[in-house]
Amino acid sequence: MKAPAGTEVESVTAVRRPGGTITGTGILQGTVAGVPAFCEVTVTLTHPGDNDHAKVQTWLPVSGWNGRFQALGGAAYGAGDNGAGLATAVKSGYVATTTDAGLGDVLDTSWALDSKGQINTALLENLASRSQHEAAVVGKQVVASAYAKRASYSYFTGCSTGGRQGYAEAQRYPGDFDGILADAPAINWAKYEVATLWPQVVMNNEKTYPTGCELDAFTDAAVKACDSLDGVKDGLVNDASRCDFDPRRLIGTKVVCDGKELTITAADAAVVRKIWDGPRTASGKKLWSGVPVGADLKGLAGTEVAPDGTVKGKPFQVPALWVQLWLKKDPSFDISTITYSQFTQLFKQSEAEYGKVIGTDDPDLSAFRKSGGKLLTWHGQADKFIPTQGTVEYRERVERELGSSKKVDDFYRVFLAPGTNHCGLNGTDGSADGLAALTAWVEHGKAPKTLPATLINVDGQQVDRNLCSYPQVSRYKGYGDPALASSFRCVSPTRH
Ligand SMILES: [Ca+2]
Repeated sequence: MKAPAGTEVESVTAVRRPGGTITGTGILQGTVAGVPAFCEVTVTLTHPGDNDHAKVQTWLPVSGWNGRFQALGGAAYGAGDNGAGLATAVKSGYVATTTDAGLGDVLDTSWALDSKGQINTALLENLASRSQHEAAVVGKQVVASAYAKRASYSYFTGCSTGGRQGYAEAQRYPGDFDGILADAPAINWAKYEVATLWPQVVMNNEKTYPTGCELDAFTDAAVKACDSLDGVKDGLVNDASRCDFDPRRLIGTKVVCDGKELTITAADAAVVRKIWDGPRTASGKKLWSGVPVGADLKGLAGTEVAPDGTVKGKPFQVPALWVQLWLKKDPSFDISTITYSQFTQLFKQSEAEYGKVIGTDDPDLSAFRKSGGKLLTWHGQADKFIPTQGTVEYRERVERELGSSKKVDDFYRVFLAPGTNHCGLNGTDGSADGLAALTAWVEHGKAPKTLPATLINVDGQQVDRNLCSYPQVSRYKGYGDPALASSFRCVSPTRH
């Protein structure tokens, strides 16, 4: 085993596993049945002087290898897959590799600060980019020594943090993969991890905490008002960016929550308006996009009732931990004390200190294009944790960098999924086979014009759609069953 540049190999082990039913570790879990027998090779790497121990795990099917290599990314603060993704990949015939980068489970941030209370820059760099690259180098070597030949094609797959890792590879290590499937990517990390605390900052500063039930009333009303903009009332908003529903329309509306009748106030509407609008400076300059209209507002505008009966904000842990540990360097920092002006300072601090480290927003993909790589992304338009617009704006920046939308389409395509939550395609019901589309593109030159998907609309009905390649949007033809993909076509948004 040749150690990747800058690392030393601490240990190598190989174990034969029987397969069967595999349950993912940590809080994400997930179960995969019918996994064939595989060989598990574990290579532990360290960066001399950094006192880290990054475990690179590779699962190789004992028989039926499809000749392909797949590396898998992580989620939130976890760098790697928890086993469920590896099992799925092996079941499909892939060799699968992942690395924990020397970190823990998805919400384990015990490594953020060292014993002196300083940022552990080595482990942050592991998460940001270097461990993923090293896992690719190691995994390919394991393949070559186990099967006595190299993989025909190398892929990366991931969502959220995994999606960000895919973009980091395309930006920094363009030769590692032939194809990268990077969904709902946590790119723009340094910005959006502060921006997504905005709903809490708004509620705390306005001293107004709408209940989850009231927040749902705003979302339902907005989706209802904007459903028809795409030509058909089908429980899906195909172009959420055109939805300009004014939350003040609900002032005075009565909603029944837990058997209690509540009246939506002007203060509630003002809070929701600011959350949808997104963070701004005190002088009104826009800092980042808000929660997309249609996304579950309870994700970032969560609340809880304290023992004394008062309602207070309950921030989503991922951005809260980012601000407490990496910005304030104080695990006990009270998020609820952040004023509007402090929020702007935190946003700027995050970008200044970490933009280059983990921002993963460099639009120069020319080296990746030159290497022949393909990058495919889908992002839910009702993503409650990562504002979809950040992915759209990144793709537009790449277009400006490389000259035209068409040039970018040659190797990088984005598909937006209406009504779809974070990494979810609506949980277990909806689905889209991004990897099948990517392999067809890489191996047969078939660029995906659309991405076939099964979505769940607001009424809980399953509908088929062909997701459109951005910037195109789906439009009802004017006839045909709205549950069928064939009743829609992709059009340029200017033709609305
Ligand atoms: Ca619609």
